[in-house]
Amino acid sequence: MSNKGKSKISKSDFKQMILDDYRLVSEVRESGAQGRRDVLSGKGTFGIFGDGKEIAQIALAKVFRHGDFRAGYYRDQALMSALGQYSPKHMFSALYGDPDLSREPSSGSRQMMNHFGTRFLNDDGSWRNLMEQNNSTSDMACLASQFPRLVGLAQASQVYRDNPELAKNKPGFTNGGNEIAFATIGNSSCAEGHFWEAVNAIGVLQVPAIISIWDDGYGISVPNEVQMTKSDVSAVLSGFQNDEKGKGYEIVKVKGWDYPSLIAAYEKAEKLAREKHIPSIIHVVEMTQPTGHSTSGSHERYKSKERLQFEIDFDCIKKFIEWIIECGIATADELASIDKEVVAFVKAQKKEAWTEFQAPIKEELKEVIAIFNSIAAQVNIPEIADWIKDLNQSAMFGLFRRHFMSKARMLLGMIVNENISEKATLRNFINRINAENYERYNTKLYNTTSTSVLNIEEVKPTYDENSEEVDARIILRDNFHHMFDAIPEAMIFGEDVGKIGGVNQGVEGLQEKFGESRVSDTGIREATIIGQGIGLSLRGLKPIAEMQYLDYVIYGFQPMVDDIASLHYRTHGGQITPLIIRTRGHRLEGIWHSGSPMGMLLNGTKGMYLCVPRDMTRAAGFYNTLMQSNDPAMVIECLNGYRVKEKLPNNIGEFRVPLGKVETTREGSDITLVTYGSTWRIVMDAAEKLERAGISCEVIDTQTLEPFDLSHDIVESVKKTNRLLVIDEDVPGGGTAYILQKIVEEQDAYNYLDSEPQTLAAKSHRPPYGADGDYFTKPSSEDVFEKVYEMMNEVNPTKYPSLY
Ligand SMILES: Cc1ncc(C[n+]2csc(CCOP(=O)(O)OP(=O)(O)O)c2C)c(N)n1
Repeated sequence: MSNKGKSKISKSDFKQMILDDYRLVSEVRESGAQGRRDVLSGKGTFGIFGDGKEIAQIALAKVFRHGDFRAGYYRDQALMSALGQYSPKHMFSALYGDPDLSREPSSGSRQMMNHFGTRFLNDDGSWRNLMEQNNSTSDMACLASQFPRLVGLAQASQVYRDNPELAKNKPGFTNGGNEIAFATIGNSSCAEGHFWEAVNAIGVLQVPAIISIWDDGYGISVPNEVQMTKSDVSAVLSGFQNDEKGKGYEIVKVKGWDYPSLIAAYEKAEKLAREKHIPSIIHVVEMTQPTGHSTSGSHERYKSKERLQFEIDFDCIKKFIEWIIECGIATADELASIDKEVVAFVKAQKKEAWTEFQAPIKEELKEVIAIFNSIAAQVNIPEIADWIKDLNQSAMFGLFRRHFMSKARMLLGMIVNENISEKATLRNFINRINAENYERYNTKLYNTTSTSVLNIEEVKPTYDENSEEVDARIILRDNFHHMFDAIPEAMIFGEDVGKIGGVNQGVEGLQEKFGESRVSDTGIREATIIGQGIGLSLRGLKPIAEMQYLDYVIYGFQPMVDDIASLHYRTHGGQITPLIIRTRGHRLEGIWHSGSPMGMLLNGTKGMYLCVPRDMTRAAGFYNTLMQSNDPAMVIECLNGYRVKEKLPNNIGEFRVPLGKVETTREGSDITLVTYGSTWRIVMDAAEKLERAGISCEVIDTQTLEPFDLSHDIVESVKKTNRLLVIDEDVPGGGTAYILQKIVEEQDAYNYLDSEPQTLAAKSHRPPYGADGDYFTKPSSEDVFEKVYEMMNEVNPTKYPSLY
């Protein structure tokens, strides 16, 4: 410990601090032990605990300040407890799966136990003051997935420090850029690409991150020899060390049981990060995992005798006890008496958690048993008596709502023909419990508060007789200039976004005008470009993260799917990322610059919005809309649209395109053609030619795929035409299948169709290079013409004789 620390603290205060630390680590260890027993007895389904990692975590906690951020993983029980955000009772509530947010505030048990997260949002969707609390971004089970967002969490401090005016106006998000982003990760997860990508990005950016690697030698059963070159992550990382050749990290290796050295390591790292924004990596070795990885298996299966002995001898709490006694801070008896209190305390916390979890379920059980009994009194259903017996027995050991709901729903089916009043009582009970559980388990995939993008009103682009026709990229460019003037939190970054203003010149001149901190080039590292956006958006900024081409979004897809899309849902509305992902795709040439994988995006990113504008005016309008909200979204511009002429609106920067509203771009009476993005122009062209062949087409641009046609306008068109064709350039069964399901099933278009609804998509393979590769793979105007004509031929072969 530093002299500074020592000189400030009296001997008795020092002793108390050590004993408090001892009590805390003992509580964590004891709750793990009791939690493990609960899983074995069936009260919880799965347990993963922080044992063996406690001492380093309390050392870390000592330098964690209000306003700092954590991006960690499931081992951080001691850290979270030391930060005052977790207690044994919280742990048991999470282990049991208690869905009550007041007892399991990180996710209302939507997440597995020990996946932590602080609430950043109030219930009305507004942000809390993050500078008055310790902030944990919500954990994920996907290893190393906390690393992409670490980049942005740390970078935000730099942005605020570089822009004092902005920082002054964001007191809930920064304290002059002094905040540190702390990451924790297991040794084996360091073999993941995300780890290296983030470490490199942070080293390049020189932003205040402190990365702790908890090294217990294994990843479940697989040892370091298999995980890491030289079996030693800090040896491999040594090239990142700050030296005369350049700026990098301060790298420290320290033992996980060595309390004073750990404290010294964190004090040093804190000073570097907070004062100079120099990042550190703290490789904590000789950690243990005393009871194995999780409740799913024993470590005796894969650890040698010697290693098992090491686990005992180098247990960090055992070593802590030795150190306390050796230094004369406390006696073995004093520590033993703390142990005794800890065991009793944890037991009491466990009991409370269980009782509070079971109480409301037991009340519901009483209610349903009364209903069962009164039904049994009137209808002869012998099973009911057994059900009641079983349910009462479950109530003694652990009751879940599914136990009685499955019986109640079965019973309703059995009495459907009985004329008894209890049928309505049973039905009402089932409906009520379903509604309550819908709230618990099925809500908050999207933000439905007043900050939702769906509340943003449309503002149409306006034109006058002098409005110029310009290359469409000019509309985007001018719009970004207006946006960055009006919104000081707006940022944009990606490959070639800074100096040259983007590969399609959509942000030309933006960096010159608004500076490198708001408009920047990044390395070629899509996962952490997305992660940068996540972290920045969690810290009060309004980032636009650019993926240079849609095909390369797949590199950044994991953080989109696992982090952004699930964040609001998995935190039960506690966190959200107001991040816009900008990309371009659909149509160009070559296997990797023409993809339109809408089905993949839609399936993977439920929880985000997906805008597919047909031109750059619409794209700019979506950016303007999204900038006003808290919701995450992706905007896909048409790769072949930047040089197409569009009229320059007068109200650039002001017009807003609403999400979920379709636009009918051509009226017709024979068939409804639904499309979006780059195929829109092709469909419009085909519709013109079909008109000449006597077929009147109504063309609808969906504009967004998520949300989709919120006011169900498409079915109104189908009611008129009674025919439906959906066109896009995804693979068959991709975007078109999604659209068809929405229209036929959700909008009930089935009732109004006189012909089979059809789809026209690209071929199943990727589009080969060249104009002919495109022509023979993706839908062309002729393909649309022939498809529509074929549908009309089936209706009236005399009027529309076969083409071939
Ligand atoms: C991406 C991913 N791959 C595999 C898993 C399954 N898994 C869960 S924990 C674990 C081992 C992690 O080891 P380490 O990073 O050393 O952390 P520790 O649990 O030892 O603290 C594995 C393979 C996962 N959760 N995520």
